[in-house]
Amino acid sequence: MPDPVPKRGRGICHSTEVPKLGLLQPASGGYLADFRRSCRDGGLDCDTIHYSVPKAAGDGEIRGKVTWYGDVQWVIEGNPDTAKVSQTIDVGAVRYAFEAGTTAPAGDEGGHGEMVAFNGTAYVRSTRTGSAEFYKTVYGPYMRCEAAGLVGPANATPDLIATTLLGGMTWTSAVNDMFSNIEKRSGAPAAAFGGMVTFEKLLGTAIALPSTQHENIFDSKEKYYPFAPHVEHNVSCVVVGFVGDMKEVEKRGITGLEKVLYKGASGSAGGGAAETLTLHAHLVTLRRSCKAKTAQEVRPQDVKEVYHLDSSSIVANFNLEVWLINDSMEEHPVLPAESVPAPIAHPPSLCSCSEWVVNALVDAGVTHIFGGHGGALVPLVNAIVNNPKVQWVCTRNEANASLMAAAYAKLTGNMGVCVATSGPGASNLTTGLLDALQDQCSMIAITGLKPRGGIGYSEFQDLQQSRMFAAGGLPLSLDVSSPDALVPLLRDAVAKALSLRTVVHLGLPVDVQAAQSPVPLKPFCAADVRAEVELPETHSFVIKNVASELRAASGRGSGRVVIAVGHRAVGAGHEILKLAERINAPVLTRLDAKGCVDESHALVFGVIGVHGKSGLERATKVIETSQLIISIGNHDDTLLLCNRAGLQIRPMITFEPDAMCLRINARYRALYDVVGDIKFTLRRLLAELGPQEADPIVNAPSLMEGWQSELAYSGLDIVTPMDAANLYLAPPAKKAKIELAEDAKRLWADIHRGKWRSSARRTSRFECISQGSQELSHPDCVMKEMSRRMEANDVLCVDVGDVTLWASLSACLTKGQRTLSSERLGTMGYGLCAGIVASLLRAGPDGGRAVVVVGDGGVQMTINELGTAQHLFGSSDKDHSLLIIVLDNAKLGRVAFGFEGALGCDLGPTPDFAAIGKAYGGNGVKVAKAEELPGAMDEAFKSKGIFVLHVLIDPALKADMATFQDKSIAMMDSG
Ligand SMILES: Cc1ncc(C[n+]2csc(CCOP(=O)(O)OP(=O)(O)O)c2C)c(N)n1
Repeated sequence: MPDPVPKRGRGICHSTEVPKLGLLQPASGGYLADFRRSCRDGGLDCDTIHYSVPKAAGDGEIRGKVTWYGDVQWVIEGNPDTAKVSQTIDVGAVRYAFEAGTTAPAGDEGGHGEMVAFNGTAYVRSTRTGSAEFYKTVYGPYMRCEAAGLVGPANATPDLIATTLLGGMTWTSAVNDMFSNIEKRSGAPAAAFGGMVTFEKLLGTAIALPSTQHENIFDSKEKYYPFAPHVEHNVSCVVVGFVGDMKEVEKRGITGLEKVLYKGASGSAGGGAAETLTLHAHLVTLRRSCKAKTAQEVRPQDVKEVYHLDSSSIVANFNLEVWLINDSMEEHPVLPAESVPAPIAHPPSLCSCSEWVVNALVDAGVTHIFGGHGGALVPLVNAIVNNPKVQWVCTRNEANASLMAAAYAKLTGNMGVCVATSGPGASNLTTGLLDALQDQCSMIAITGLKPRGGIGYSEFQDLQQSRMFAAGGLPLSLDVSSPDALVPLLRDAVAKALSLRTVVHLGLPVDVQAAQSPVPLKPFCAADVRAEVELPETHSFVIKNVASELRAASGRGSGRVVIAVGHRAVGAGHEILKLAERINAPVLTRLDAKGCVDESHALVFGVIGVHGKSGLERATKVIETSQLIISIGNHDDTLLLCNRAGLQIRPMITFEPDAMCLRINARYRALYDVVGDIKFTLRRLLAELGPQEADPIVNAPSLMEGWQSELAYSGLDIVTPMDAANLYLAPPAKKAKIELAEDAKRLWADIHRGKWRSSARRTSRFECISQGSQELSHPDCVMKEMSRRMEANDVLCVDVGDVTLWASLSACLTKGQRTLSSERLGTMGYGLCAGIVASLLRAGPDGGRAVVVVGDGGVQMTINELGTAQHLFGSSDKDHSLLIIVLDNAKLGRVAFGFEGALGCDLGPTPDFAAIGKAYGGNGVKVAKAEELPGAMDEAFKSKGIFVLHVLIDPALKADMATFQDKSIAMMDSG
């Protein structure tokens, strides 16, 4: 469906302010409507796009002309003319260019391609059927031109820069809106643009024309688009294109333009408003390692592919230079006729092996390297410190460096890197490596080794590191034997870490670190591994099947479906809640996905899997009585699916961002594995599901029920896990019809009736009924006071202990905040390390605060790292905020409370943690009385830098799950 013509916006004034301009066109459905709704839900103004308009030159004149090179007619008539084909244009002379019908490289006279040129280089995807260059990007400083739309001389000043601050609309909508404003202001019938665009979803196509078939390529779409579109998510591109009002263009006698801005075709999908507005754009996709903020900073090695842009692509953010094509348009008089010169050879830049390694890691997207120092690491650390694109984080203990790298990997989704010297430095790294390994985060450890001549008999700090790491379960741990071995081994190690979401290790002898690299600095071949392994979206028949399964479950009004969310689903919270509402399903999250969904929503039942248990009574019951688990981005489904005998007793449908994540889940059977960007896959599923009212009352058994009878003997409908285990051990002759317990029955009936819709939002689902001392602050209150003050960009970093339970159950995150925790290894000390990482990554004016929740035991494992934080904060020009909330019960509470008869858990007297914070150059307050808590919390949340909030709590107060009362049933009743 073409997008409707946009409403005309208000005029653009020339100012450096950011005026609100431009109404988006009304849309009745689809992504745009979705986007507008979600904006409104989030309290955002979704009806305006904001433009920042640079001032005109001093004399008030807008500079720059749009120039049209080439012979458009040639393309239209399908009339090859060798003389014209061999003409070339120096792309250094233009700011932006694009057009089909371009040939490259020399010798491919009949080829056609998608072409984009900017910053002195032309990028061409030859699409000639059967061509060796098919699907290949070629670049060079000249383009060989049959017909070309070129935008502006290289030094042209663009008319204005259009910047969207809000994302989510289709490409057509966004550009239509931009165009309507430009037209309003200038009366210009067309505009050309070029610049950076980030797509939430990119649909790229390729035009192809058999070289023997010289007919009008605009006649037939089938011939025109024979290739499957390329789909990619969250990708940055340089886009070049035209948008025009064809009637106006014709009236003004501008020739040739309509042949390229072909009528009624907006992008390849033909989605523009016919006759009134047309749009044509090409793009290059940029590698994820590309750091450029403008098209002018993009290097040839940053470019991945070239496409024709499909107008249904979804824009996340664009920053385009815009030229008006009014009287300023001219046809280029003569094309330069010289032949294509040889590509410019870049002189090799020689470097050390260490520089090569650091450059490669930067290329793979790494921004911080965590480590400890030592003699066997000097060349590598020197290379890290000397590389301006990466920050060296010199920790006080290598154990903490590896925990920081693990937290970095979890927070960014990128690869964590830690380094250490030989011997004790290397052995100190082990815990963080295993932490990342268990939580499936990508990480590489690089450790120094003695010089090659001394390995094995050197008497000082010489360990067989790779044996040690391999014993811990690392799938790759190798020593690099020579400079020549470095590049292939590093390539393999990085590829493995990224593509398998695992942890790898390389030992680098110090003499190899210092040696000259056998190859000059080059883009690292593994830099784009993550992007390469991202698979296309799941086939639509899978989405259809999943939808009909879920429709059947909700159509019967009795399907007990539970949605369980892991950290790989972060960013898809809105869609997850929409799905939950659509099918009346409760949502549970793992601790490191806490905050991904709004925890005040009545369908969100809290955290599962704290200390390996299902959680509160209610969360446990919801899982035990469920018939189908929708597992979204979870790295382990055992708790959700199995009885105590380890047998899978529940069916599931999984959603994962890529096929690598299914590796672990392969232990369990899934009705469907849905692979693809989770947010978009859920949107597709929601669109497929349609409105709830349309669900038919189904009588035929569903796939899910087939499964149930298959698994009947293992006790699907049973009430306790113990029963399940027993049933497994002694399978009944026929399926036992076991009634649900009364309260579970009532809960599910209320959910199915949609009672949750009317229940009020709450700050917490759980009510703590263990009171403890009235004098001292109650951890439940501490968590609630904390949650109230946390902003959307803040990161909650939870340590291990009773504190984990307090944070899981009492904190209530409602703004999409991230939570970091050591989910599977349960490493004490992780919280503060994760907090330091979050405070580094979230620094800046719109950044967030790291909020660490930790016990007196856990904090003393890593409190020395306050020195690392203070050192980095002091040398940074950004604002960093690291708040550490210590819940001090003067004991190892979880061990003392959780294990009957445990002795030796007392830690008192504990030191004054606030004073320690101050000693490290930060600030802090000790809260000895309950009434001091709100004031101290206010001060803590206003602070910058390090702030330690030392809260004394009742040493006898257990955070046992049984001391909480779940308000789920009461909530339903009140609704
Ligand atoms: C590195 C490490 N060592 C030991 C443990 C076992 N352990 C789990 S919780 C806990 C006690 C935590 O005490 P504290 O930090 O004071 O928090 P609390 O339980 O009192 O809230 C211990 C020792 C662990 N998880 N990690």
